[in-house]
Amino acid sequence: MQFLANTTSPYVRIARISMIEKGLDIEPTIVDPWADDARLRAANAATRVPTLVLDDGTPLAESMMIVNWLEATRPAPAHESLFGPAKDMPGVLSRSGIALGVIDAAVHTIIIRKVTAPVLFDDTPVGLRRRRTMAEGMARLEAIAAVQPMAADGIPRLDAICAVTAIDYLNFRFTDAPWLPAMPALNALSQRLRARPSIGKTMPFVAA
Ligand SMILES: N[C@@H](CCC(=O)N[C@@H](CS)C(=O)NCC(=O)O)C(=O)O
Repeated sequence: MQFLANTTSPYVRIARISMIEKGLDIEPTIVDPWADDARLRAANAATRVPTLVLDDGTPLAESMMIVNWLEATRPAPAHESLFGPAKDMPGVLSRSGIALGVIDAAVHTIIIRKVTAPVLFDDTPVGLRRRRTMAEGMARLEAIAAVQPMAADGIPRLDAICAVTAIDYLNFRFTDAPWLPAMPALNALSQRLRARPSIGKTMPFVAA
């Protein structure tokens, strides 16, 4: 298998954490999606990371497709479910959806900045809408996390994976942004889960 990835993408991180949690810890093949890497272009019509090329050559694009493939091919009880027990699944998916909305807004802001510079996209009506999504999404997740800790048993399901990926990405790309809410419960969740290899070794960084 080949996991086409970069070191900053939150979508890559969600897929990679999920893979490691399912016992599939393959070394990522680092590519630059913006440089139209030929391997990525061949495997993914959208030329985006993450893309997982299976042993039989089938390419899987989209982080959530990879999550679904993992869940189907490495099911519980042999492997912990990324969705948790069926009774917990609606809540897990609901929280995951909030975090993914934040991640989409954050990535969109970072990408559109490249296009509009030197005019800052962030202050445009659409930019402010994306900022509101980030602030509102994290406020809602924080309110939930404060009363109902995610991964209370130490095992990250998709909601904790997405929430930790979101807060770590915001801390990485929007460091100390004054418009973000206080997020003590989510920061504590990120710190607590960092001892887990899937979370600890996938922190975002800018490659040299
Ligand atoms: N919905 C996709 C989003 C993937 C995505 O947007 N990846 C970015 C990196 S954060 C990328 O490769 N962008 C290159 C491009 O948009 O051309 C997923 O969940 O995997």
